[in-house]
Amino acid sequence: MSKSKQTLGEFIIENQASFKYTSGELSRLINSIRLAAKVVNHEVNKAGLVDIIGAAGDTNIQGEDQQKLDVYANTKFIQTMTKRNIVCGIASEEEDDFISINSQDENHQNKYVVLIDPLDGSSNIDVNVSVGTIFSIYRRITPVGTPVTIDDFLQQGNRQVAAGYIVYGTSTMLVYTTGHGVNGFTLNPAIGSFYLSHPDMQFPEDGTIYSVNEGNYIHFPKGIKNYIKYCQMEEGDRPYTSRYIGSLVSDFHRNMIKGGIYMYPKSSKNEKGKLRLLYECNPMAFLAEQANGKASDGFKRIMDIQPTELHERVPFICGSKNMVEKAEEFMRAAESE
Ligand code: AHM
Ligand code: MG
Repeated sequence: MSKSKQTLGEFIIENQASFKYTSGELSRLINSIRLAAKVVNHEVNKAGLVDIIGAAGDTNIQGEDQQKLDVYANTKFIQTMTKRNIVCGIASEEEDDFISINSQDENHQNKYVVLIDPLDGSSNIDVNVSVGTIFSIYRRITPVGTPVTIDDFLQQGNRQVAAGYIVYGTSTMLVYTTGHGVNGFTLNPAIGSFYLSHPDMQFPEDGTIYSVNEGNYIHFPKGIKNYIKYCQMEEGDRPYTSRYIGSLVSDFHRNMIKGGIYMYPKSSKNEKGKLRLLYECNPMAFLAEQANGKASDGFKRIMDIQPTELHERVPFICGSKNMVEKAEEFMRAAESE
């Protein structure tokens, strides 16, 4: 079959064998994410209709409570993933603690834990700007059949078996990796199917876009300030431009296609930055590395950081390899001054 006509469902089945644990469970798990993505996409697309269908907190015409979209997305992803006997635990940006699934059933064989940011960048919804879902999948490390523990979630990013995102943008795309490159699928809303539109996605080695919230500039560490200045300096062939949507998924997606760097550094306001290691930075780092890019906290590889808390934050620099390495160079230089 021509690759360009391949649906996500067909792609998942066709590539199942390349995954080292070939029982089909991971494929079914990604299929459930695909399903939830379609449902959430439908709801996100109605976000502008609040005057007609009611705002969050209202009761709609069917007597149902209108939920905030991030709460809705959280519920849908959790429900969809819980129904199949694959996942033993879920951690979400929307939940204080992790959720243990089938913990009373000693015979359950569920092997996977999922960490998810169900609707990232949700402050952008009210103004019709893209938002996204980010997911990260691991195999549990505690014995199958026992309740999951925090240790199943606090694994280094380099142990991820799959990760991806959905961007609800001008078109809706699901982009994921199982460690064999990165593939992107675009939703055809008329048919309700995702089609392989971006096979084997790669960050250009270099780029011209830098994405950072420059409103925080005076609070940034010296190395980041110097790197931003370097990007702004007109010198020879350094035609950098700034693009910042304020939705990690969309900024990352654009930079992967065009070449660029995304930065959310620590600042004098946020000692550890803003983004969460487990369900924002690690999955994006896995995707970046699988697409020939790089992800760092300014000094070391994001995926080698040992997590200590479910919701911990970390400074995040991610994108085209040469750009991330340049930023790291500035960080090291400032540190040794
Ligand atoms: P959220 O999880 O509360 O939505 O925050 C994460 C988002 C990222 O998508 C985005 O890159 C960043 O926060 C923007 O933050 P800021 O508004 O501080 O620039
Ligand atoms: Mg988030």
